[in-house]
Amino acid sequence: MSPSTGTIITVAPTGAEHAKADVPNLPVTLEELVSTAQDCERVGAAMIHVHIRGAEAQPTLDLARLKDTVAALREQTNLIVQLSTGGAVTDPESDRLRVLDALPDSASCTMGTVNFGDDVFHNRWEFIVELHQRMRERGIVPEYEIFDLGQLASLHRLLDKHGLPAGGHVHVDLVMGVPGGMPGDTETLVAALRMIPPGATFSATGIGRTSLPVMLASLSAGGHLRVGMEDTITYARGERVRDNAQLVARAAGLAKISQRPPMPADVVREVLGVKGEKGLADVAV
Ligand code: KMH
Ligand code: ZN
Repeated sequence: MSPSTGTIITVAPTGAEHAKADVPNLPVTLEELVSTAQDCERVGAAMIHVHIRGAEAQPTLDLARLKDTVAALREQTNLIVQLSTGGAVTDPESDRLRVLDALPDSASCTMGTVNFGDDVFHNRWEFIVELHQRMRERGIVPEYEIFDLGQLASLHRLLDKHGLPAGGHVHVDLVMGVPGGMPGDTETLVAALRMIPPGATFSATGIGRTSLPVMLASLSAGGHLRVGMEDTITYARGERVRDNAQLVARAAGLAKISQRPPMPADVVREVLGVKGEKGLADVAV
């Protein structure tokens, strides 16, 4: 199954923005995260994009917790484990860089600063380069997160100046519909495609009510999908999401209808150049 005949489905189950008090079904403990991951894997997810929570369900980048999370997800699922280096908008760069010491299979790498609702999500050029280089050293496969079109120009600049990432393959995730970033609509997705590096794969996710239009646009353009409660907590107008597996199941159904069924995790590992745990065992941090 090649990327053109199958769909990579990534689930982003938690994020750093929703409060557990407002969204009681948000997975925040390790047990909840693993159970969500297993449910999502069963219905078609191949990769999980992970933000963890700590005391009182607040976002944290605590290294020991991150290592435990990677170990538990590897032990209890076959999903590709991607840690967020984006964290929360308040997280310092040093903590975000330290995430890589948990040696996940993959990690996110946002390609520029963007207004993020009422906040600012800071991603300086030197910080991006540092993330890219440390991931190369550790054999961690990046997913380049794109919140606005200019960030694709920055991705070209990064690859031109600093070379291909670990695994040798470029995978991009278009995060659309963030207030302050690019809109979540078909026209913008098509505009982004012109700037995706040759040979790269891309997925897309639409925040909030842009979830469905972005999903359909991405499938029709040969792209892959990210879904999950990090990005939307509304399933349909006036209807809250039941759980992450509900979102993955809908994505998997649409992928099947599109004749590009969900790709199993081991196939996705090959596509993205993820070596897995054994490939990382010798890497000293
Ligand atoms: N939580 C956002 C500030 C990522 O995970 O890399 C950043 C984010 C992107 O979610
Ligand atoms: Zn994230």
